[in-house]
Amino acid sequence: MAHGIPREVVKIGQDIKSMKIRGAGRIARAAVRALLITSRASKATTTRGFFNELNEVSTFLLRTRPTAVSLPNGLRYVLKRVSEAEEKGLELARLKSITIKTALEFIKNSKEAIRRIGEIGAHRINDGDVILTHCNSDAALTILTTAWDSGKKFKVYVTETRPRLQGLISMKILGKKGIPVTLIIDSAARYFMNDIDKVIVGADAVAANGAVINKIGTSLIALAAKEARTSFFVAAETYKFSPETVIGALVKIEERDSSEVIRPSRIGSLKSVSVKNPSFDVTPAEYVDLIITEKGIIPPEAAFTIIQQEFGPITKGATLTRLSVEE
Ligand code: RUB
Repeated sequence: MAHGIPREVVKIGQDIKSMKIRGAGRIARAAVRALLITSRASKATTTRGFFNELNEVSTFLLRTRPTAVSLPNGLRYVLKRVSEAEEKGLELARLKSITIKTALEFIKNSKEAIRRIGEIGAHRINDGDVILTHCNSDAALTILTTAWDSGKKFKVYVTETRPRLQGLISMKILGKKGIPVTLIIDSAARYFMNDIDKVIVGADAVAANGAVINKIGTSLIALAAKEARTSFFVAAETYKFSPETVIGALVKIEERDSSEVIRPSRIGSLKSVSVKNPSFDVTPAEYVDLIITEKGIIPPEAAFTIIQQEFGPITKGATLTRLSVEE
């Protein structure tokens, strides 16, 4: 283990940071897999040593990308259960196997959640619909592919999603299924909004007040949708809901390197020019018609209830058990 962190885990962290692994659900599953790998590779001979390893890996992963709440929630899912097992006095070997078992359980549940969201969301799609999606969300696209597989016929507008062009991934996934897709530039969203029946996007985080944090540009699309009376749906697994927002914490918006927006050579020596590259934005609850979760469809106002159901009563110390890093 380099610096106590297995090489495979270092690679996962690097891949999340560089966006080779991207999208909130995939990020969460990769982070949880990192805990599984850590447990399998563990050389710890004491419980304390084992928790130190898990904490070191968690701290490392929490520093990769700050916005996807699914990442800390995924880690928390595993660490909470291992901590509870330790409190019951279970021996080290059992703690290691519980880490592996709960990590596999999270990964399986997460994939099943996306499948369920696909099923539930597909019922909201009607024959002849024109749908717009932004960026690339597994949860949102699964709704579309499930509806298509069930025989519904509709068209999809996909925004290219500057600067990283994740819209092209969505275009390919839908195009390969034979779904009619029209690719548009992000700033054309309002131009086409009157033709669109439904917007469906994913989420990196859902706050207790129902605000949705998703790829930059989502809130502008929501604004245009509201103006045109177009429905705005969000597809989000319950592990994307942020317990910390209940106690007033804000979801951190990742600011990425300016070179994603423009090559520095194009700015050259112009000293008064700067570039900003926020990766996500916040869509207030009043712009969201409904959130499609694996537990069912909720209005955004019910986000707090989901958080209470999934994470229990929130007190600052309790939610961050064994997750000591605060960004
Ligand atoms: C991806 C993005 C996606 C959400 C949900 O941003 O904003 O809409 O993460 O995706 P990035 P999923 O490309 O910067 O990671 O439904 O796949 O979890």
